[in-house]
Amino acid sequence: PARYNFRETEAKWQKAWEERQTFHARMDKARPKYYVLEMFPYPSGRIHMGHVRNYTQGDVIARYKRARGFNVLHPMGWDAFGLPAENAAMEKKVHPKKWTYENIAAMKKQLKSMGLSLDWSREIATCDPTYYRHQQKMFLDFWKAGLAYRKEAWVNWDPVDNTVLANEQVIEGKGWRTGAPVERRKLTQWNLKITHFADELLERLDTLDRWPEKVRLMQANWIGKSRGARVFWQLTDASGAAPSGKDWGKLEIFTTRPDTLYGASFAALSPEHPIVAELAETDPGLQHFVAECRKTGTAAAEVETAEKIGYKLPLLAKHPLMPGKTMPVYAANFVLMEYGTGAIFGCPGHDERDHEFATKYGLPIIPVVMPEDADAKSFSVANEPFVEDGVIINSDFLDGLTVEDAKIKVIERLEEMGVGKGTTQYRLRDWLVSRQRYWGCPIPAIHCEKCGVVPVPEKDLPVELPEDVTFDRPGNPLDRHPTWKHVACPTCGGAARRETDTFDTFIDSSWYFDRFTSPKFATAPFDREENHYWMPVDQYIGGVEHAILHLLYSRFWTRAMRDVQMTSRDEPFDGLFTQGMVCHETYRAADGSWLLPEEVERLDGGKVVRASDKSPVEVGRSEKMSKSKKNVVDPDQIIHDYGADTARWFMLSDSPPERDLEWTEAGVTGAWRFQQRLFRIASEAVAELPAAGTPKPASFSDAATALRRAAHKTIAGVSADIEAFHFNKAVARLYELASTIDGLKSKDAADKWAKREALEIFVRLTGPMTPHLAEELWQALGHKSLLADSPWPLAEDALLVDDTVTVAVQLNGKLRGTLQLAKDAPKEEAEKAALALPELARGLDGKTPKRVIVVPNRIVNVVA
Ligand code: ANZ
Ligand code: ZN
Repeated sequence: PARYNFRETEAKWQKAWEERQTFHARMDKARPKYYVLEMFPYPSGRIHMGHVRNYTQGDVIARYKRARGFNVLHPMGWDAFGLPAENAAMEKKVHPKKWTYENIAAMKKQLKSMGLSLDWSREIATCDPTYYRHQQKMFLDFWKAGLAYRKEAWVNWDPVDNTVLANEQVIEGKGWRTGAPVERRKLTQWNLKITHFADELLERLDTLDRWPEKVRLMQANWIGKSRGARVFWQLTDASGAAPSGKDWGKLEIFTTRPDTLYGASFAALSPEHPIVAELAETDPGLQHFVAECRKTGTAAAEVETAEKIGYKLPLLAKHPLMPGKTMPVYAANFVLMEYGTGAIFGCPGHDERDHEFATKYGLPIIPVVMPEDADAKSFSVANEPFVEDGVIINSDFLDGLTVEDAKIKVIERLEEMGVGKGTTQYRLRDWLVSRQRYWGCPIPAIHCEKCGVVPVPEKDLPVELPEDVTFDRPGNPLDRHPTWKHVACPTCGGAARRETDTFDTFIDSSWYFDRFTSPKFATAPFDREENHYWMPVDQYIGGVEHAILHLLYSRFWTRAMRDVQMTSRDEPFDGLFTQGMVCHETYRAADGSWLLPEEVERLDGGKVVRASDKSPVEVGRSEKMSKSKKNVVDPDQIIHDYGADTARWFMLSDSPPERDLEWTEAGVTGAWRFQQRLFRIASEAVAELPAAGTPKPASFSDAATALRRAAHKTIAGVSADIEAFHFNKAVARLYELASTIDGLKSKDAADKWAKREALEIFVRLTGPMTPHLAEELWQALGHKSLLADSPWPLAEDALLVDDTVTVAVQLNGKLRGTLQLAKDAPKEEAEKAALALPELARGLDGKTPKRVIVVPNRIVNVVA
């Protein structure tokens, strides 16, 4: 039999789709739209299996929706700014722009070989001035609206890359790229006011019912809304009773656990707190302590893990609810200036950090909450804090209350006494967007000695990156460019200086989905009408690693655009799906070095050896494919050896798409064999099947009916599976149908008709998954139009009835014929159907039946 030549066939259909512009999307208000988007890639140079999985899933949805009659938008572009391009410039001496565009070209070629139903006419790259010009304009609008501002703040500083890092880019106290310990620096930086929408971003999560629950939860935790209180503590000098000279006033602390106030045993200030700064002026020891604290970054996780250290200040704090009770005051490294009020009270009995601190400095540890069933006399928190819910003890008027009730009551009391106030607090911080980097979107601002910070006038946009920059030294090439930053002040005309920081690249990806709706529109970020038609994204697909930042920033940007009247929309993504990772087992040679999957060989007994010298190899568990462990498989190689359809089919078949997928050679060859088998089944069948469009026969054999039933049930099943992202289940159904089709071997004309029908259904259902082979078989079945332009098959309801039974029809105990009835059909229905049977009518020969006996699901006996 003919072998399926996937290489020729895949190229042929890719060309056909491209020439006919099959996947070009055009606004058509008469048709319902469907916008499918996969998170666009960073042009690192090559696509990896994670991309293949992501885009295959998106492509199944896009092609399926298209077949179902939707006007589908399925675009692709490049998240093209970012650090790796600058690193390449430093290491390989190639310009970031050149490096980026060469990578884009290479990856585009790879993506095209996958046969994705993409509208390439909408391709965008975020490093293109025609893209970032609009971003600069939006930023100016946000600035005007008060949503962008400059603020001096303590930030993470990478002393090697000479740049600010986001908290997320600091890993265990070190810069994520350089590994250098980060420092704290006070810098004036641009921020976007995401906190302005904190409540709305949180509330609306509830309505995103086509988002994974876990992503919504992660966002809610990130926003971190909590009820708390600000409490004022009178400060005195260390002598307490007789303050010497200076009135220190009241210390304002922030707490989310005012219910534990009676367990307080110290107060602590951030090293950056103004009171600490004042005391440090005359205390070299404190100065030294503050400098030490600056050596760790500002990320919460890092502060959490660092050793807790404190410096005792010459002050006392008076407890607001316990007259006469005072406590020591420390400067402590785990208190952040950027959170709450930069000051806390420590309750070692019920907080991990405070417990560690109190143990270290010998401070009292008093239990004020205990488990409901504990004994107050023996309950102790000396060895570890009790951080769970419980009942209040040792707390005067709060005793016996639950934590929740105690919070309400104590806040009431604090407010009555004028020593505190209930507050709502968010963990969410404003988005710091300045980066001291070259390969990013320039921030359109100008600094003038006389006029301050002035926006770049709109007519001067875009502020383009200069190309003649050097990467021979660390630091920001824009800042040391000889001429670029020197400009005239737009307001007074005097000598001024451009902002040399560029935007965080997360801004670039916060609105690209809007740009796709009208990617060439010159006068605004998008054409309102197009945008209104296509947005929101109906199905967004990507990695769960973007569950917080990218998705939250995009939700913010959409709201900021709404507030400057660019759109009326709140949310950008109606449906979200987060796919699992692609994993592979790892291989280690005897010398400890990692080996690529292609460098090892599996012997007949299952033993794994190094291919080159047959030395033993240690096989490790399956892990996310990564360059460092070399457990990667190159998509190019797979597509070359087996074809895109095989790669796609395997990706879809192996596991539920939200779960991790284990890439195996056996899985791929299995998928490949199935493609070959299908081709054989179809080619053999086509020769003997009735022509396309042959009228439906009046009746079918049992075997034909069974096949028809299987085919139509597969339509219903696969459709539901695709809608629910159960691609692996859909694939399993298709495997089964293929066997059923192959199993019907008959010369009967009606049987052949049923076989053609089933084969056509099969081919149409595989269209979204293995589009090249499906297109090829569609043509072989005699169709002139493209499968990609053909509608989804419709299931006949009658063939979907699941449980039917064969019922014997007897006349006076003698078999006359059989009936197909729905299982457990009512007796009257069985009787009626039996009497209508021609064979019975013939047997009755005009006589009227005396009695009809129905044995449900088995027999109808007519007595005459
Ligand atoms: C007293 C207390 C008792 C606290 C207790 C916790 C447990 P979340 O919930 O994460 O928002 N805190 C307040 N401001 C801080 C700052 N600037 N730097 C470091 N820690 C700070 O955390 C709020 C809690 O973290 C607050 O509640 C405060 O400690 C501490 F059993 O107050 B708590
Ligand atoms: Zn000026």
